[in-house]
Amino acid sequence: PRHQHPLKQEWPAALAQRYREAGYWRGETMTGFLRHNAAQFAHQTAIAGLINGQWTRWTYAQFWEKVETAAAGFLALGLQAGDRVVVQIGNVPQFYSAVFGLFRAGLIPVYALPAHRLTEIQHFATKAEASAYIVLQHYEQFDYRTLAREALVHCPTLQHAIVIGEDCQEFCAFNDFEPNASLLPTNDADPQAVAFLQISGGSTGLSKLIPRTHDDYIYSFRASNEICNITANSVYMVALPAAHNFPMSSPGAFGALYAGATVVLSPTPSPETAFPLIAQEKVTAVGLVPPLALLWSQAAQTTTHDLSSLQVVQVGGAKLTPEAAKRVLAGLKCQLQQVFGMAEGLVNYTRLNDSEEVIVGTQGRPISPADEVLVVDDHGHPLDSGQTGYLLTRGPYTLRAYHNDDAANARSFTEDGFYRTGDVVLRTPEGYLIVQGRATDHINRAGEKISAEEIEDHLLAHPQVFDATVVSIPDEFLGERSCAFIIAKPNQRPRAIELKQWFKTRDVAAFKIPDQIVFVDSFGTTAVGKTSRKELRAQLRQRLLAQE
Ligand code: J2J
Repeated sequence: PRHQHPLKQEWPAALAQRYREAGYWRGETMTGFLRHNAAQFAHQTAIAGLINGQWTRWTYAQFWEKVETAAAGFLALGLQAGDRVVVQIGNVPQFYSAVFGLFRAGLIPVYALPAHRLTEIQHFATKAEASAYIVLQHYEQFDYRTLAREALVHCPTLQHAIVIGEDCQEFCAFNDFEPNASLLPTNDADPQAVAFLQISGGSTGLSKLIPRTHDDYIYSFRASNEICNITANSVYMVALPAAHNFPMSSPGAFGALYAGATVVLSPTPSPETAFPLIAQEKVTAVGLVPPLALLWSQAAQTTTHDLSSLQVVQVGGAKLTPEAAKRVLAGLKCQLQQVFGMAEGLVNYTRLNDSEEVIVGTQGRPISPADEVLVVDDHGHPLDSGQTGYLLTRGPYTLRAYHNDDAANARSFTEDGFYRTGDVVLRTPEGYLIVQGRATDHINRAGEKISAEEIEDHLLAHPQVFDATVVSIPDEFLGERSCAFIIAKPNQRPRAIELKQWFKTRDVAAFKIPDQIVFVDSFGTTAVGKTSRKELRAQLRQRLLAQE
């Protein structure tokens, strides 16, 4: 076999039948709906964004043509149906022609973020047994050809690196792909099959891979369209990284493409970039993380750009406090919608017609009547509404297993197939969730999830570090920042800046570099070994906060 670990995402037969009978799973596919829209909305704008510094618009018909060309190009390289392809493309239209091109060819995208570097790419490629890697030549001043070169050396399964750009050097040139209908499969994928691998926030150790099926993912964004009022007249802006689950599917660009709406790509999420585009393209909806939402609402006070087309600003990825929510509401003068979602599945929304109290004070309720939500105590016993506990969930678009990761699967699911989200929530009697905290030790840095353990491992690899503990610290701007407590080896005094620079040599995403480094002689009075890492992290966090 080409792959040791087959792609799988299966629900028990009785549940699957129920989801089909209820009309959640309709047997649609990613290519099926786009082909349909290419005919129905042929001359409407599907995607607008920057290509080589030029503002570019693709109609649905043009977009579909590019998808077919991309698909033929991938297959002409010798890639075969079911092969996995790591995709690392920033917010440009080709993100979607590449990804839908892969769908059309029967290939499986694995979504990396532009911030990822060799360490992460190698991990994704290895776990997924990827055959190819596709990058944008340059994005945010970084040359991805360098990364492609290293990846080909370090990832044994990779056979091809494909570059989108003008100067592809020794790599395959995406722009030279040629249409060839005879190479394309005649049938669409099995709707129950895995369409792609999304990446997890990585709460323990490295990111895990999440297999999402056509049926389950399409249901999540089709239903989201309804909740968020996305129609063919909508203009949805992708301001966060296009590969992230939120701007992809809640309802995101995929929801917008499903509805026949227009997707507008903002190259960066800053108000300076996004506001003129909102005015120019008459953007109606956008998804932001809390720190950005606050920045936007502030910038909106003095902007000369016309933001009046904006109907809904969605905020999610990290907790939006009621105070912050009120500021966003007052500053942006449009609807606010809280979104509490996860790449693993479950997505909650405040509804557009909810009272201000609910919109400001909760993180919404699940998309689907079939989303089963349990709030449990330390022993796994279900709690009544109004009590705070761990959130477990299963449903028609929540994963049942990670890809190729037995250890993670053993700890992430209950016997009944409920996914342990790691979030600590309170459920109101009306079924709305209020996020109170979390059980897992990660840092939610402005929506970017960073595993404390992963960062500790990088620090421990430093020759002068004896021990390291990484914790999250509340931060006014980021929501949370990362702080590394370091015990140096005897007679060693690494400087903070050296430890930060150390991460460059580790080839990891820059957002994982600790924001703060504190040198300590010991981790406290409680002997390490008797204390769990979790308690230790809590103690160190308290120590720092008490000093401030
Ligand atoms: C508090 N914590 C939140 C919120 C996510 C839509 C929106 C977000 C994501 C996402 C997503 C939160 N308040 N409003 O995939 O489709 C934290 C929780 C959650 C984790 C998931 C989507 N919204 N979170 O953020 O996979 O801890 O997905 O379990 O990146 O983010 O992170 P991620």
